[in-house]
Amino acid sequence: MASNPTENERDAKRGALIVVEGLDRAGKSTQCARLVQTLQERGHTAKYIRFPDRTTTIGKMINEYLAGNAQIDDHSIHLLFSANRWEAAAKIEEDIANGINVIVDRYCYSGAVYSAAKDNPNLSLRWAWQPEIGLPRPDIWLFLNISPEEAAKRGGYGTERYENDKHQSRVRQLFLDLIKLGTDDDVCLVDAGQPLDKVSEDLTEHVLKCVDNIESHGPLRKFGPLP
Ligand code: Z5A
Ligand code: MG
Repeated sequence: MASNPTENERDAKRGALIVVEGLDRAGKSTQCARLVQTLQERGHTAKYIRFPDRTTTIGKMINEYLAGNAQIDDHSIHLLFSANRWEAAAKIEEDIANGINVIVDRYCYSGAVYSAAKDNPNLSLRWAWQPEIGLPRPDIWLFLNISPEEAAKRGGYGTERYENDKHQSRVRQLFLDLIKLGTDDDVCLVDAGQPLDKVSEDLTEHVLKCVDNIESHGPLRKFGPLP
């Protein structure tokens, strides 16, 4: 007779790798914090990480670049963003193996599209994807879909690089291109223009389904080339 899993059986499950993506001010950080809290309230272990991680040596270089204090070649900064993920990869894998659900605020998808959106004909989406190959692949990625106009209503642009209408519109198109290319079949588009609580409700539904069925995903996968 089937029975509910015991506490130990539940703990033996691996964690899920959950990525939240979207344009600036789509609400990623707000929703990631809510997701961690919701998972914890339901008895799951959950941890929040974000990219860029500005605390590492590489992250500090990225921060200087984003703040406009350092000029770095487009390809070089792209590789630094990717290196910033690679330096976290082993820890992500360890946490997932230990049953921790890892919620990631921006990941490889931002990495590829923000670079490919630049006015640089030598930096295509395909080129930009290459250094991401081999990184842990999420079990689910949630794209907070919002128009740049709607996002702009949430406050003016800051002073960091990429915070302008032209770049944001290209970024959105490239996100949608990436989704269409089918990097994986675990993407969920969520309407991020809805009220905060409704966005949380939609995200929670997708995430709980993933976490509760994580055994059916098999071992944590790695990114391959773009199809
Ligand atoms: N970048 C890159 O180039 N390459 C890479 O590999 C990576 C990143 C990883 C910094 O990112 C830059 O790095 C970014 C991409 C590039 N460049 N740009 N532009 P970041 O993640 O550090 O950026 P951030 O400072 O965290 O901001 P954000 O991501 O743009 O915002 P958000 O996290 O999506 O939004 P939020 O902080 O949760 O919410 C923003 C405001 O909207 C806040 O007042 C909320 O209360 C409000 N909000 C949120 N949701 C709603 C709803 N539903 N209704 C109304 N108001 C809302
Ligand atoms: Mg944020």
